[in-house]
Amino acid sequence: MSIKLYGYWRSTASYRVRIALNLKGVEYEYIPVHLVNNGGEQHSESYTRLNPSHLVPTLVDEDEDIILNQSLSIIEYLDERYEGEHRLVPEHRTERARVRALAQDIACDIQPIGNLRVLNALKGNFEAQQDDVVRWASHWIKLGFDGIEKRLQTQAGKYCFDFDVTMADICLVPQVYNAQRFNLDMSAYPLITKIANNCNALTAFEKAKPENQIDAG
Ligand SMILES: N[C@@H](CCC(=O)N[C@@H](CS)C(=O)NCC(=O)O)C(=O)O
Repeated sequence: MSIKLYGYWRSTASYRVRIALNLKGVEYEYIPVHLVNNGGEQHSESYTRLNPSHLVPTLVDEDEDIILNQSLSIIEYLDERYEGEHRLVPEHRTERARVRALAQDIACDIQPIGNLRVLNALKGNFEAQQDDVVRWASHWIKLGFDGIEKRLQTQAGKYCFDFDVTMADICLVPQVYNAQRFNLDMSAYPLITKIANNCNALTAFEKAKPENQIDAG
């Protein structure tokens, strides 16, 4: 198989790429990288040869001789490589810009502050307890979701944009999963919740769910 995805079942960035691969109908080999066991396999010598950033996901496309990190770059790469399939990033430039902006609201402004290594540093270097860490993570997701919910009021349809499922939905659904892990009260976000439910009704999203991965547990 040309495409290999190194990821972790609960990693929201890996989850995004799984959804994209499924929406594109791409067969791929999934190679689990356990972020906790063995001191974190993202730090192993064999993995850091592929991804020196010590983060998942990493996509390897052997036919194109490329090793790629950063989920948003991976998603855009897949969108262009399999361009005949469902477009994840619209062709029209204003639509494309808006989709990227919403995806970045999540991938740049929410997820990195709640990443495992940040939470571990809070515990290890700043004496935070497990409760503090949960409050920290849900605080930043809440701020991000407050803005996104308002933005969706002016543009959403069945999905984040009225035209179709896009890279914005691909980022939103894993972040909702993560918000639930950190006990965020989702009742303040009816549009986000509705869109996540609409997406999760699609096979591509269902197949990509953390609990449906071979490394879930
Ligand atoms: N901006 C990166 C984020 C990658 C990232 O933060 N991955 C997390 C899992 S979602 C990770 O590997 N964490 C390992 C760690 O913190 O040690 C992307 O979108 O791919």
